[in-house]
Amino acid sequence: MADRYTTNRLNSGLSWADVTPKEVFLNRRQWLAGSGAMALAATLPRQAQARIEAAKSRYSTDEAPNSFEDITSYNNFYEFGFDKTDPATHAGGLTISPWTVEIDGLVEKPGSYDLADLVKGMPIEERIYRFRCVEAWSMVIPWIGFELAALLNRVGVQPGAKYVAFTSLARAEEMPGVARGLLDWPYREGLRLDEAMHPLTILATGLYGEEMPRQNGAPIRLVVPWKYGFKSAKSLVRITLTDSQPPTTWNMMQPNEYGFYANVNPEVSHPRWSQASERRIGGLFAKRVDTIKFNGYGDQVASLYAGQDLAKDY
Ligand SMILES: Nc1nc2c(c(=O)[nH]1)N[C@H]1C(S)=C(S)[C@@H](COP(=O)(O)O)O[C@H]1N2
Ligand SMILES: [Mo]
Repeated sequence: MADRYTTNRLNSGLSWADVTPKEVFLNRRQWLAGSGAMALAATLPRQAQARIEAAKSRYSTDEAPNSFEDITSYNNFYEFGFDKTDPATHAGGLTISPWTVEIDGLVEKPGSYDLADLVKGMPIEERIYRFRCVEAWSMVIPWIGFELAALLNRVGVQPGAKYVAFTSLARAEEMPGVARGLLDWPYREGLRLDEAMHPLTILATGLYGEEMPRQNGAPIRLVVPWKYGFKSAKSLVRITLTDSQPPTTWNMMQPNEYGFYANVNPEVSHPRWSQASERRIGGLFAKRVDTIKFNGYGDQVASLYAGQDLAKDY
């Protein structure tokens, strides 16, 4: 089954087989047929190669994923610059091994975890999610990862914890946007504990069955599919359980434009543009589509916000 396109190693020397039960593997062709993406594959040679994939998840959309090319060439990762092409151009030299993630705050087992130890035993699967940037463009991305809840349960959340704070790497020597001080680094994000524990919230370690490309937030990043893309912090180095709402990068910079919640919501316009529709990236499939509340994940997540006014808690 393996060929030269096959990724069989995780970032820290663990093979997929070490962390994923055999039965969750499927031949890529079966996966493509199953996800209705055969036609797309025929037009995109890179995706058509038989690579090993994790099984479909019931949380995945059956919408056709964007091409690997789209997903890895049109990025927001300001540590490497403001332009959409900056991350692909400048992230190639980022050192991602060794990599440690500090887990601290209100947890039972705080520590500095080597990535391999952190990922070991986590139930890795593929999650094909819609991804909606606050700038009103979107993609469909086949992530590989595991539920953040699995990790939080393993390290043990203390009773007083109410929020989870995420910190991205800020390494000036390898990140030109950090060196130039484009933002107040490090990039910080946060979730309420119930949002962090929701099964849709994942830590992604790859996409399209490959290790995470650097421009997409290697070696490990957050993905929260019902929120605007800026919540999904990349290249995480620290996860902190707190009892109060943590400061977050975009909210600190422009609080009237970017809220802490940042749930995708077509009814609440950004002060400078409408959020009613979005541009679905993709040469062959470029189109304008209506934005759906909670990015289409309302059935699963709307109950988290019962009693909250989402126009106020934007
Ligand atoms: N550390 C860090 N994380 C980040 C960003 C960033 O600039 N730095 N940009 C965010 C924004 S605005 C978006 S839309 C997504 C883009 O993810 P992608 O490039 O993998 O599509 O990453 C988010 N995570
Ligand atoms: Mo974004």
